Amino acid sequence: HTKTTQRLFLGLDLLTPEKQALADWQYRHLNHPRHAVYWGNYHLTLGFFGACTQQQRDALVERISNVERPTLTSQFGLLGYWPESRTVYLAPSQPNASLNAFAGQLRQHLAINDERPFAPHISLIRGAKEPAQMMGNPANFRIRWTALTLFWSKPTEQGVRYQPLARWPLPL
Ligand code: 2AM
Repeated sequence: HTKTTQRLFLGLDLLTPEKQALADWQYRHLNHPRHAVYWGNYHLTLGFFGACTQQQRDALVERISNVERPTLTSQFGLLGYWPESRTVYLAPSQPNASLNAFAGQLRQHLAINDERPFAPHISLIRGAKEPAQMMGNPANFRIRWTALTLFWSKPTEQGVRYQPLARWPLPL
């Protein structure tokens, strides 16, 4: 039916070995009673669109294609916790100027109007009523981002799965 919508968001996808390394680190060093985010869902959100019709999705794809894409690298090493959203996350160790600038451009170009300012992070645990205890080595992941991805937040019997709908490579 034409009224069918998909929950969409724009983000940066990790390569499978990077997701596996992060999941391995989380499993070994992050002690928390709540469930970890499914490792295949690890990503960095740049902008959230919410429920979109197919027409809105097609328009988004076209607009995103017109944005110039930079080379992006992030160094993750900061473990954080947001009590309001009950999320434990991993963030860049230092402010990431090129990533912030790119997110700002996208938000302007795509008229994304998130209530909160852009805060780059990878969610690790949801439903967390307390911060995570970290054991042993602090995380230290250097990610050279390879693609901008439009994701569909797809409900499944195993929970939500983030399915790439379109990808735009970033220059290396
Ligand atoms: P999160 O990583 O901080 O949980 C799919 O739901 C993605 O979109 C998640 O990464 C989530 O961010 C983000 N998201 C969900 N709802 C959002 C909202 N209302 N505003 C901004 N981002 C949202």
